[in-house]
Amino acid sequence: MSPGGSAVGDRQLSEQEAKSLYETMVLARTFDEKAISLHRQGRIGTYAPMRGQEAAQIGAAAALADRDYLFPTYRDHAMFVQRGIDLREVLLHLLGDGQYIDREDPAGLTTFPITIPIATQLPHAVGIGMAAQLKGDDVASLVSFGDGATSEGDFHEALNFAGVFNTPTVFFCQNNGYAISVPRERQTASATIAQKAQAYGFEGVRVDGNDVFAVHEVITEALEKARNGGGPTLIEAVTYRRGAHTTTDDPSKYRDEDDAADWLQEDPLDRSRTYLEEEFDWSAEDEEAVHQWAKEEVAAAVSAAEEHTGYEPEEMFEHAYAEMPDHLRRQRREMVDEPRVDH
Ligand SMILES: Cc1ncc(C[n+]2csc(CCOP(=O)(O)OP(=O)(O)O)c2C)c(N)n1
Ligand SMILES: [Mg+2]
Repeated sequence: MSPGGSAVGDRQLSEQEAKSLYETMVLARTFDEKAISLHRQGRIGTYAPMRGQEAAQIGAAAALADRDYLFPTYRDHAMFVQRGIDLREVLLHLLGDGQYIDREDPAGLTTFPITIPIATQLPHAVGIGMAAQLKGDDVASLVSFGDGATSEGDFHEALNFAGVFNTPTVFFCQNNGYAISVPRERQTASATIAQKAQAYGFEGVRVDGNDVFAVHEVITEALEKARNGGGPTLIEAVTYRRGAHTTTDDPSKYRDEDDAADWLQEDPLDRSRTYLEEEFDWSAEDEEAVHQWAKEEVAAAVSAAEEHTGYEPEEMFEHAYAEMPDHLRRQRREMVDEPRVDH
């Protein structure tokens, strides 16, 4: 360890970097809590909480270069935050605003919108990596997904392709213990998810997903390897979904919270804060200040997002295709011209 830096493997994270990761984790959790409350008040639609996964998401996103591609899931709000996307925009998306994809010109798009259909983003990440490779771009592509996604055909097809074509892809699996109500043990008979990489001919790495510094380190190494022609890596970040699957789910119906007791002691924010206290004299005042800052940031984002009103239901048709296919054109017409219910 060097003065002012923390040794994480062979890498040094400066005091500023370590604090910045923690501050973003607090911001993400504050946002998460607010989003759940907004849903309860009917102010946003269904929301997938990320409590417990802040270290995995932020450690991974912080390792990306701006030019790298990110393919997130519906639970990866903290990745957007770390990636520098305005909280207001994250909220606008949750409010049903379809503008996100138009925000950047397609050529400059590096952070892709979330995908709801499980694992469909994996082949996209492989494909874009292959394209970058052919063009000679010095970029990697990181795709995030859950333990449940590893049972999808898209997962296997993507990893197979990536192995054969040595694509610059980092497969980032957040193993949070559940796919809605299906526990990890019922998802796969493999001892680990990381070991699945072996079947496709590349490296799999298992990392403590509640340790933001560890995640940051393994993802940094995998991205560098990918950019240097070393091919893909599968990373399994072992973590825990502390909350419900979504705001419309009740986990007490299928999981025994006593079994979760060990996990609940592994809170990623507590761990990072303890580290900062021990290494960098992080104080109660520092802690209070970061929470105050996070509350203000989130409150400002909510006000700004809620200024946008007047969404029209037919907007849902606008962003799926460059040219609307006939069947959607018909549906849109029915909705606008022949509504069956009064609005
Ligand atoms: C192709 C497809 N099948 C089923 C679903 C319904 N579904 C939504 S979330 C989910 C579980 C996914 O679990 P996991 O991959 O572990 O991600 P997590 O929700 O835990 O982050 C399922 C089956 C879906 N969205 N897409
Ligand atoms: Mg899961």
